[in-house]
Amino acid sequence: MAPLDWAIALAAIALIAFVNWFFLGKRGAVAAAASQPGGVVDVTVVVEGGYTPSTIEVPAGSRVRLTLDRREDNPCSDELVIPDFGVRQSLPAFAKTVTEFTATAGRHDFSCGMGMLHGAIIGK
Ligand SMILES: [Cu+2]
Repeated sequence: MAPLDWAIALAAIALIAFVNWFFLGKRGAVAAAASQPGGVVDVTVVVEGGYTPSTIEVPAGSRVRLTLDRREDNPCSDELVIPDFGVRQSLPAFAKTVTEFTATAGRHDFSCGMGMLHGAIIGK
């Protein structure tokens, strides 16, 4: 390829990388939650075609009050499962559901009841 072709190819790759970062990076955004004096961490996750934010950082060992704001009635997101914390929570459509657990250190994946939508709680 001629030098100009290479320049165009590199510019195209850079643009694709930027678009991916810009649009997909937000969805995977990490929400770091601050612990309240009482030791309870409040986190809200929007459930609509996935989880936003999908990765949530909390202080290890903290009590987490997770509010699931479900804005759809797609049966896929009927249930939220966090195997490490023994959570299997049904989520009514177009409503907020609160579930609580104690977040231990490390990565704890969560998903919908069918294992199609994914997210993770990270205890740090
Ligand atoms: Cu599902």
